[in-house]
Amino acid sequence: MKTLVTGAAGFVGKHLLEHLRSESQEVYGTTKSSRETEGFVTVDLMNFERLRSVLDQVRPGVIYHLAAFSSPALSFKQPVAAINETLAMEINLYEACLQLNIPPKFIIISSGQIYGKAGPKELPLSETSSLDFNSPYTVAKVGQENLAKMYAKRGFNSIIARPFNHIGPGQQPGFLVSDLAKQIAELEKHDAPTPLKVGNLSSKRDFTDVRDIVRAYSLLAEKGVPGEVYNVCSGRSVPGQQILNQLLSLSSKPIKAEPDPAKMRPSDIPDLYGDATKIHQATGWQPVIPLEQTLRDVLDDWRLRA
Ligand code: A2R
Repeated sequence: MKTLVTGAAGFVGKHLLEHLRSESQEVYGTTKSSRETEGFVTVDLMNFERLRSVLDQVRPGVIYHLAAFSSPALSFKQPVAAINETLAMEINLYEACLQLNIPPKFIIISSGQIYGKAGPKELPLSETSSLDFNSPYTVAKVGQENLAKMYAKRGFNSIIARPFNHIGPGQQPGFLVSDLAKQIAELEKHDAPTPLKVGNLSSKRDFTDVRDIVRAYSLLAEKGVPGEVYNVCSGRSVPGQQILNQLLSLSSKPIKAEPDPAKMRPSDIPDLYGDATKIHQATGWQPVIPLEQTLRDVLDDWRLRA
């Protein structure tokens, strides 16, 4: 059976391709951009005719749909694109499959961010916790879930994953761990004692290594129940300050951290973590890569990139 991964050249997509290929699956990864096409199928998911032609050629049995407007922060600056493009891409996928009369199983990637602001009594967040819409990104993600439910009525089996914060090698700047590791790698290269700039580090978040996350997606494709929603998370939260301390302890030179008012977000939610019981019971999945290993790998990755 053939597998298609959309957004395969992205942070998560590259790890997912590697994981699926390590299991000897026949995998086709799509990318929109022309900058990195080797080993990928180039298709803009906004281009319906081209997408239908690719699906007609591949005729996948499973589609991992990762392509999306993926930055919550940028979604505030480009709300129309964030919502329209994310939803249009998914509609195009389902509609093209309808026209071709092919019934792949879909893994739709939503987000743990759709739970929004939770009080301490609501933690850990389970799949039945109430939702909140705190960014165009989260509106788009809930829209993706609703589209999957709508297309279920037209015969498609879709499983929805709600990943919490994922971290690992290859992540772009704009996310806490990646930002801190990038700065440390750059400061290691310079002699000047420039301080590292940090934002609010008191917020606690539920971090999982991206390599554990993609393993969860693959297990959901195999054992998840169509129509169901699954949190993908570690089940515990870690403060940003702990991440910084651990990264600094891995640095090859002493580095000082300094608060940067530009990085402070006053409305930060103090604590968020999910409940991964449902995915564990359905698939046996649990994260296995320790946080320290992930941080080491992210820093090494930035040392190569910086
Ligand atoms: O620009 P490319 O070729 O790298 O593709 C991006 C892809 N994408 C699209 N693909 C086809 N047609 C489009 N119109 C289009 N717009 C975007 O989505 C990119 O490779 C991918 C997203 O990758 P990243 O930005 O690295 O996101 P990440 O962290 O891998 O997130 C994957 C999924 C997303 O649904 C997130 O919302 C969720 O996991 O957290």
